[in-house]
Amino acid sequence: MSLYEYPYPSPELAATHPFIPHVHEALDADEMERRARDFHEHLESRRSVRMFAPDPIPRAVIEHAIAAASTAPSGAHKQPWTFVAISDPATKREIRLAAEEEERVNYLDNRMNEEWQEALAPLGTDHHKEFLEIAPWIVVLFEQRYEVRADGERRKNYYVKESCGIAAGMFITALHTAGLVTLTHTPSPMAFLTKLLGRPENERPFVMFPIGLPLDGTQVPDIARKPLDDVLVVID
Ligand code: IYR
Repeated sequence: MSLYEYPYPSPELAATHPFIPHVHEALDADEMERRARDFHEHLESRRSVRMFAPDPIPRAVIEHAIAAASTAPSGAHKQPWTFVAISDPATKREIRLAAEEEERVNYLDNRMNEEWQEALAPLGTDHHKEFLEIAPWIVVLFEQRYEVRADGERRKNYYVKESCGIAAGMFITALHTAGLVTLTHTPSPMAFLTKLLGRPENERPFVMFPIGLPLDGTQVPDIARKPLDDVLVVID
């Protein structure tokens, strides 16, 4: 049944599932282009940073960024994510030690093959992860493989990886907009985080974000983004 041929929602649907008018800010074409260009420029200045200053960041800033991320679209609107925000120094230390042990195996015992290590060479990363203790916040995004309802019943979640990936992108964007820096960090394997942070069986760590201000004098790799022509195909 085409939504264009019948009223949407149908009276039957509206009777069981409430609908409300969609609120939309109409822009003229010039304003659209201006905002799109400005937003692109804003995002071009974002860089992943590995050297953090220890300066504290107010919890409210992190909470707003997580609330922003949680507006992400998700499969069947299940919002299959949990964000764990950590500023407790003892917990950050435990995370650092566990992550460094996993990374030691990756780098020094060659769990990452040569091709992978070659791809990482320009970033100059190694198994030391001091930033996990120095950054004032670590946020771990957990994916919820399935939902556990209040009565204990399990319900499937849909497109969990896609949903969490979108939420992660929106979180990174929110942090950048708030003047913070982060590193999209996936110590591998990350399973230790489930136990360390006391998360339930239905959750798996998806990605970890140390967050704060860049250390004074921080340098980043001189690497360029692909030009638009390399990432865009237009069919019109
Ligand atoms: N997880 C390791 C290795 C690593 C992998 C990728 I792909 C990167 O872009 C960067 C690092 C580490 O965190 O060092």
